[in-house]
Parts: sequence; structure tokens; C-alpha cells
Amino acid sequence: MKRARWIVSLAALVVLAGGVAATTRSAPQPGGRFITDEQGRTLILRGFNTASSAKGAPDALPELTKADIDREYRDMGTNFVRFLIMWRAVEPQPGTYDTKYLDKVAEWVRWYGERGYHVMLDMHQDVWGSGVTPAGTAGNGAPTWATYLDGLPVDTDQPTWEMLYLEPGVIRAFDNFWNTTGEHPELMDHYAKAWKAVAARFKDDPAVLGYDLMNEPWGGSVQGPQFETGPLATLYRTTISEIRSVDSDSWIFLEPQAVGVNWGLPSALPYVDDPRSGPPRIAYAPHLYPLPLDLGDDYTAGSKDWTDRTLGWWRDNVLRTADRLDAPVLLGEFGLDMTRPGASDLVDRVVRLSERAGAGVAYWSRDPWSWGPYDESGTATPLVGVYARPYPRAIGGVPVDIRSEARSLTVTFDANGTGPTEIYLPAAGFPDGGRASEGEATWDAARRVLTVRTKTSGRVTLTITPA
Ligand code: IDC
Repeated sequence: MKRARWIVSLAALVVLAGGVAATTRSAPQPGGRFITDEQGRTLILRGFNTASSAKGAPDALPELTKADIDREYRDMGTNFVRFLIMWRAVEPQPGTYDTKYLDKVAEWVRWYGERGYHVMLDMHQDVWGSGVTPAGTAGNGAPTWATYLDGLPVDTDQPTWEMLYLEPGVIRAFDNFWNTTGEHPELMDHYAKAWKAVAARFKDDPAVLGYDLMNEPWGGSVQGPQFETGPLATLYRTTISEIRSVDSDSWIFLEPQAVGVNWGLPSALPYVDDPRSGPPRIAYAPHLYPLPLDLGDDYTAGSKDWTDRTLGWWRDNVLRTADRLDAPVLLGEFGLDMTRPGASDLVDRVVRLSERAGAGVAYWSRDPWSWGPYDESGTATPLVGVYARPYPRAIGGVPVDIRSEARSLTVTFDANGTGPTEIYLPAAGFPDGGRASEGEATWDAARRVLTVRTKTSGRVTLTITPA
């Protein structure tokens, strides 16, 4: 159990670096803030990370077709995609932005937009970049010209890809990016300006909801609060200011340090100002990978209890950080091998937790594999059944409570005149659509969306049952 020992020591380190783990917070409520659409309706986002296959692809685009998106919609009624983009593709040479790549991304965005999806562009990286490990393996994201290992080694023979983060060369690549070494003040500026190029391209695209500035930031030799309040906050402030110089309306999604926070430990990410006129559009987009499952356990027996405790910490700590950031929450990644015992129970549990917190969810990932909705042969995994649930895609007000069951959905909200409310109803529980407890409802059988016009002010409790 070399791997388990390593991860546990890493966890201990992080706890030490991060200070005391959280005390519990009583009765978490949906945060005060929500991601909204152009009409001002609250969006409840449900979808997938699309896709890991983009990481190693020469064109940095996912291996998927329009028909795949159609199938995903038909089976699960998703309205959101966390779409992976790569810095190496945006800025292949220093200061040169690849407009052909951005055009191709725009084509994908159009495919999603035409199908009613909101797109978040996620500047992905794992283990820095392909300059660290051979292309197509773990490392992805950063361009090779921005990769400075300073001759330090990277032993690619590791029990899991995450362990690569501890290799001296990888730590140095990050230290050079964050300019902890003092040798590369230019790299963060390049990153921020690459984002500006992306934002300039997509600012007027109605299907693009916003930008996830960096996947799973890793501090190199600076960890925990020192990292999050130091170089990470600096990168975010610089990047936000570049984005806002061309795009004042898109949402900006911030991730905490991944290690530790993915397991439910607290983040020290500070409040970051949004220099736009009007209310800030900064959201908090942490990931969730409970440690017992990272260690290879299933969501059963003792590991289930431990995981459930982890989920409680995760929720409390995420809501606390979101309060500090004054930001709505999006669960940007969570996922597991759907062929393992208890996997569907965990998905159910996490979706409910997100519902109660008013948070969106992007499952990892949309690739054809045992974690995804369809396996390598295209056969649906158990994920499809558990992820297809009734949910309010858009709400004409501020949510107070959302509760879904297989054959019912209750949405309580304070109406604010932005309606109508749109509800997705899966075929399994609602073969003939739904009946609304109040308001005027229209059923779109092709899209499986029930549009409900309720009163436009005051508290509304809307219950949907099968028609
Ligand atoms: C994983 C892919 C895997 C790949 C690895 C490294 O599923 O095929 O080898 O990345 O590139 C994350 C990352 C996300 C990971 C995912 C699952 O953000 O890129 O994808 N994960 O391991 N953080 C925690 C888990």
C-alpha cells in the first residue's frame, strides 16, 4: 500500500499547512448568490466535463460528435458543459494566439448553444503540461515554451498520475510559473493575456457563460494559505483584470488549491474584487474527490461512513469559502468508476447535496470509459440512470430550496419577475411530462422541458408530479 501511505502523508502535510480543519456549520442553506442567465433567472447547471480526450489530442479538441451531444441531452437533459481548453493550444508560441483553435472551440460552443447548453471554458492543466511527461500521458495544459524544469528530474513511473505532482521537475515548473524562483515574472502575465485573447473571442457568444481560470491549481513548493492568498490570488487578480478589459459580463470561476480541498479540507482563497460595473460575477468552482475513494475504496461499509463525513466537511467548507468570496458555487468536478459497488449511491448523494446548496454540477467526465455515462463500446453505464433527474434548469427567482425525487420535484423560490421557470423531466419518472402545482405550464415533449409561468413576486412553492 505504498500509494495509500503516500497520499495519507500528503493529506497530513496539507492539514498541517492549512491549519485546523473546519468546525461544523449548522444547517447550510443555499448561498445568497446564484449564477444567472441573461434574463436574470437563476441557473441550476447540470452537465459534464468534456472531455479528457482533449488533453493529449494534437488539436486539443475532444473526441466527440454532435450526435454524442444529442444522445447526452436525450438521456439526461443536461444544460451545461465544462469544456476543456488548453493554454498550449491558445498560445502555441509566446504572444501568438491561435485563432484557428479558438474558431474550432467556437464551433463546439455553437453545437452546445444550439442545443440549449451553457458553456464554461476550463483552462485545463494536470501536472503542468506535456513538457513534463510524454504527450498523451498525465501532463497537459501548459505550452512547452512555458515549461522550465531547470534540469530537475521527473520520474514518470508513479503508482498514480497525481503522484507526479511531487516530482522535483514538476514542482520547479510550477515554482517558475508562480515566480517563486524569481526567474520568470513573465509567465503569469502570458497566462493572463492568453485568457484575454479567449475572452475577446467569446465575450459576445451567448452560449458562453464564463471562464474557469485554472484547473486544480498546484502551488509547487508553496502550499496551503500561503499559496492561495499569495501567488494564486495574484494570478486571479491579474487574469480577471485582463478579461474584464475586454469582457465585462461573463462569469469568472475560481478554483481553490486542489490538494486537500478536493477532500473537504478548508480553502484559504481570499475575496477577489470584480472590476465590472454592476454586481460581481465571480463564482467558486471547487472539486470533490473524497479521500477514501482516492485511496481505491468503494462507497460501501466503513468507507461509506468516512466518505459521508468527508462530504459534510466539504459542504461546510465550500459554503464558508463561498460566503467569504460572496460567490455562487459550482461543483466543477466529481466522478468515480460507475462499475464499482455503491457508485450510483454516491452520485445520488452528491447531486442531492448540490441541490440543497443551490450549486451546479459538472461530472468527470464525458469520455467513453467506466467513469462516464457510456463505456468504450457506447453502452450506458449506471450513471445515466442516476444522473437523469428532474431539475429546474432556470428559475424565475431566487431559490430557497430544491428537492428532487424520482417522480417529483419541489422548487421553492422568491419570484423576481425574471421567469418563466424551466424544468427538465426525465422520461423514466415522467413519461408523459409533468403537472405543476401552480402557475401555467407548457410541456415541450421533444426537449422534455416544462415551462412554468408562476406569479412574479412573493414566495413560490412549485411541485411537479408526473402528468
Ligand atoms: C484524469 C483522467 C486520466 C488522466 C489524468 C491525468 O481521467 O485519464 O490520466 O487526468 O491527465 C482531476 C483532474 C482531471 C482528472 C480527474 C480524474 O482535474 O484532469 O482526469 N481528476 O483523475 N482531479 C482529481 C481527479
